[in-house]
Amino acid sequence: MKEKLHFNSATIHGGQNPDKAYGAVMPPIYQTSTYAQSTPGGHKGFEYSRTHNPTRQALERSLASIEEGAYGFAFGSGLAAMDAVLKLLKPGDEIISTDDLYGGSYRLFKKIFEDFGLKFHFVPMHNTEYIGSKINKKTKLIWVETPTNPMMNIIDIKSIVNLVKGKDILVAVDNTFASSYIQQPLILGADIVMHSATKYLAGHSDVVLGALILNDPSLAEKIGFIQNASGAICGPMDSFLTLRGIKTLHVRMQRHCENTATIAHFLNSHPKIEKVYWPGFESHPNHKVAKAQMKDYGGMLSFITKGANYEAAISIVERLKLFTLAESLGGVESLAGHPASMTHASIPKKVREKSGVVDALIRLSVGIEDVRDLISDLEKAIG
Ligand code: P1T
Repeated sequence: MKEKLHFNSATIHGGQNPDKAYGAVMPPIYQTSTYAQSTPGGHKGFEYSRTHNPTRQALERSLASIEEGAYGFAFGSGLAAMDAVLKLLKPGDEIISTDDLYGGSYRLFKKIFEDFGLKFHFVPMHNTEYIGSKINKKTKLIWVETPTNPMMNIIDIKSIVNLVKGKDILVAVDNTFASSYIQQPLILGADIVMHSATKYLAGHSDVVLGALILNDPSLAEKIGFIQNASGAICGPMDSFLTLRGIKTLHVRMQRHCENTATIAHFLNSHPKIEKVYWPGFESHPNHKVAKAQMKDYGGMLSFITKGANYEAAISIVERLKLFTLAESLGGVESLAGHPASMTHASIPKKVREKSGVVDALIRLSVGIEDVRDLISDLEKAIG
């Protein structure tokens, strides 16, 4: 048996072996749809690339390794990975999720799966007591996103796992904002970890890809079946890029966290700032949970300037030069977003405002540039 690797080695070596054909250290990009057979069924473990592809398999093994799970599955996007989890369910089943989550996840729940007979409850999940009141015999899945996008609420994974212990309810955690470097939900008892690997795992804003990691063999069989039967897989090139990104995850995340902490404190002491949402502050309502379940506080924060409205927020994001105004997050370069009109526009205004996603809110994905340049950019834009 291979020795268990520490995280900073698992990112580079986890599940990886030199390629069998020529010893290539990086897995080749097996850009093929199919594989030669000597006789029907006489193949070398690969038949058709929707089912298996060596480059995707190398990535899936790496994903499993960095989350300390037994099985990894890679998909064409984060939402495709979520879609596969929801296909485990049947009409009439109920799902509890947080009232503050990525707009596209909310849209997938409400606009696609509600029409197939699934029922969703959205509660402020950082307060575990709200979850208990929604659990009944039909509850089959608790969908956690922590930290939440974009309000940076922290949800207590362990306490949710304890809440459903002994019940036939899966706990799935969207680990996109934290990344596996900061938080490993399977170790905390979750059943499924999901990533938009588009973000920190790939890390260079050049790929759209999703991932699921889990431990239970019968659940793995079902997800593997859905992955092949529905076919929302990622291609070999994107698998390669994500695998390459994962190799530097731990180094990038350290700088993301350092820069974000510096910027959070800078904004918090700026006279024109009303509020900064960042779980590293002791005053953050879920700081204790964050400290317990996360290794660091991540590369994301949101803020509001004093007296700001829609126009004021837009004019700040337009004035930023080094922070690029764009959707997405988790790349080496800093990005700024206006959730109300961008990432969370698919959530009705009333619903999003209830969870704090107001027109004045600005979200930052802090990159790994020199933090002095990032602060200078923010100083000029805020004025
Ligand atoms: O974009 P895709 O790879 O399909 O992942 C969707 C997704 C799922 N979960 C979370 C927490 C996410 O943040 C996302 C994608 N989010 C953005 C594009 C964004 O800018 O917030």
